[in-house]
Amino acid sequence: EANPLKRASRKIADALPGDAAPSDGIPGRPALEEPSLEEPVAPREPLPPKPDQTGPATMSPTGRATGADQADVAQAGSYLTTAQGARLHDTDHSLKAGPRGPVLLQDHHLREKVMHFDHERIPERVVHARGAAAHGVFQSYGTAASVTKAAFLAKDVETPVFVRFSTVLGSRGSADTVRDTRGFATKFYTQEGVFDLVGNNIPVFFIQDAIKFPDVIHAGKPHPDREIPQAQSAHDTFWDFVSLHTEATHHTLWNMSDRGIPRSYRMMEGFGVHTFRLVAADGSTTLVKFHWKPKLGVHSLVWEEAQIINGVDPDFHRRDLADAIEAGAYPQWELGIQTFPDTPEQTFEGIDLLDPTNIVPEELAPVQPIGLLTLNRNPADFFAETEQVAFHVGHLVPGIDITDDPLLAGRLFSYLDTQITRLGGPNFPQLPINRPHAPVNDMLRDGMHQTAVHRGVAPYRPNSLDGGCPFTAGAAEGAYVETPVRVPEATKVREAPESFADHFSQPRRFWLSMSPVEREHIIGAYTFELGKCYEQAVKERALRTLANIDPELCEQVAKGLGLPAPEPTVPLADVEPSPALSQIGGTWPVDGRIIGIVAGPDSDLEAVHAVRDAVLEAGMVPLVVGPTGGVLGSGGNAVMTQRSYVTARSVEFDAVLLAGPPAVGDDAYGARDAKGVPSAALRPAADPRVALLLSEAFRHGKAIGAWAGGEAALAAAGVPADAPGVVVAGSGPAALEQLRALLAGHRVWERFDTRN
Ligand code: HDE
Repeated sequence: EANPLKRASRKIADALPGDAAPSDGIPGRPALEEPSLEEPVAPREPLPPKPDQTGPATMSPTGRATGADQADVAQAGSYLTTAQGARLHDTDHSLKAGPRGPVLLQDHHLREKVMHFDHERIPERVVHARGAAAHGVFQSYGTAASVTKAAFLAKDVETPVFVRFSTVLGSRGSADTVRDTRGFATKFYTQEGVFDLVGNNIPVFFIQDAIKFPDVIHAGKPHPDREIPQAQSAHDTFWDFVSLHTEATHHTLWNMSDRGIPRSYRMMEGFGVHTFRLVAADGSTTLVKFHWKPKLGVHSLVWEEAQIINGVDPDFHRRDLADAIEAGAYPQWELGIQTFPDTPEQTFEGIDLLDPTNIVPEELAPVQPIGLLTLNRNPADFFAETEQVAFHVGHLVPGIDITDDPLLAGRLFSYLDTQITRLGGPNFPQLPINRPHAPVNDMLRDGMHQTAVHRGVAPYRPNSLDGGCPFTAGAAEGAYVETPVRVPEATKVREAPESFADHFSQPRRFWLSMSPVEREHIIGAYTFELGKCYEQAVKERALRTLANIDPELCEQVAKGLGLPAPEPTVPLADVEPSPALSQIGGTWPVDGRIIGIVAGPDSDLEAVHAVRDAVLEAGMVPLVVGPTGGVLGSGGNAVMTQRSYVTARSVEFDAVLLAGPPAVGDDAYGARDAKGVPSAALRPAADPRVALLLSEAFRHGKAIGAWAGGEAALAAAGVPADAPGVVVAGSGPAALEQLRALLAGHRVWERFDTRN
């Protein structure tokens, strides 16, 4: 097919259980033969090495490649060996003195296998433990070339990247759709060395100084006694901390908004949070904030949906990312910058640029696009890549420098330090996923897990024995030279600047920028989270911070908690809303959105086929839900079901379409009742699982469609056929067309109960 998106959505649909086509999305790997029911008995051709494990080798000071041939690193051969390369003839039985006798200590294979297994786990990240990642490419537009000399931002440069998305609080095995901040970390393998942009999907942070990081994380992580709850902030210690430490108010408000529960990693913004300093070729400097803008728009789940997904499919976000990439529906983001003059005050329109609890509204400083990120390849080995990747805000390239944001300063220490525990020593840059694509000529030697075989005898400078190599370079040869920024004469203090003391005007701006339905969601989120706290004092104190954001917010949450609403303790800030902060009101591409087509035993299967094709044609993904797995119907019109009433839940679909029965006069599929109404019209309705699916989809503001005869199921589920976003049309394709228009707005917002 010519249109890659159509091909993509077809591939997603084809790769789903129930369909015959095998999936072989890993580039460089031949398609596997279809698995047979019998265990294979003969070795097959070896798999070629996984592309990710053939990164550029570490170079020695004298410039020669070192270490084993990278092509041999991946385990791809036909015959099982020990770690020493000896072929094995049995891996299922320990070596014993007779079949019923004692196991012998001399069984090296047993000891090696179990020893290695014992050490398979490494410490998970202390924060951002649960993540999913993908490879891709960054294509620069050249629009930043006037403000930075970074070579990868010059016009039309393509740079390989690896991006890892994550939640912050949960453990590696926790669920994806918890209410939390999301990490958005990008490794650019540039020709001038690695640049890491280690950002989040929320543009502000809980704290203004890195020294508070252990405090906020200890408060957010599970309670130390029982280690509950996992992966969420709905508990006393979190609210105790953020209500006392009011600089956390802005970030907490973003978490309580729809931003805390993204629909997909592909539909989140990313932010560098801190202000960075760009350096141009002529030495001039500009302060900037980095933004990632998703091509699919910024969309969220609703809270009940997120909670159900946590049980039904805890891997919802990582599955969504991998499926989309495997199908060729490559997610894309534009990188943009807001630019500010590099003045000694480092403020813009009165906003302190060194305070990471501040944003600068896009209306005051527009985001200027500077390049396009496309994620186009899934990792071949989760552990080797997603788990072992090590990001660091200090991995910078010439043309990108830091500011004196005190939060950033602490991060510059932390990201190196943490890898020593997590990756077991100082040689983590040699792991394939971390290897720079620029030649490495360092003088770092030895240490745990050293895999380079360095040549040369003089890892020191100055030397004559290695011909003086490696030499240092000047800016003209591409060296990283720190910007000679003037440091103001000062006295050493443990203090924050006065401007850091305003904790409420920016949260108020965020609140005022929300649409009524987004405000309703925020009220619901605070009411849920504080309602989970046990300590009365914590709830009351949290309400006090809300009073300083907005009295209506405070009153509504107080009402939900059954508590009185306190008065504000500071004057309410007089701020202008920033419309760019609201997620509602635009229309967005519907590419890759999932349409559940619910069919009964007597549905019009010809029409189901037609709708399925139309969904694919529109670049979306059809999932047919039938009473059982396997095939629905028989003969030429038989339809494969991808989900059954048992495995389907509404949360998987962006919109639901009910398949009606064949038109009157067509007796091909089933009986009619006494009045001549085809029984299929009633069949799905009678099934409580279908009724649940429909009522949930309705409650979550999803578009619902039915074609002739499907109304009965709607009625049984209590879904009014004339409600906003409910479409009943004469034919499947006609209903689909209307669903598509509704989906462009993401949800049927009118359906949510708003008081305003
Ligand atoms: Fe991190 N953070 N962080 N952080 N952070 C880590 O580094 C830290 C902060 C962010 O997918 C750790 O390798 C301190 C802000 C992401 O591998 C650790 C402070 C922002 C990731 C660490 C911050 C982030 C991390 C844990 C306060 C948004 C995951 C494992 C000064 C701009 C990267 C690791 C990945 C990971 C420390 C604050 C984003 C412990 C001390 C602000 C996306 O080093």
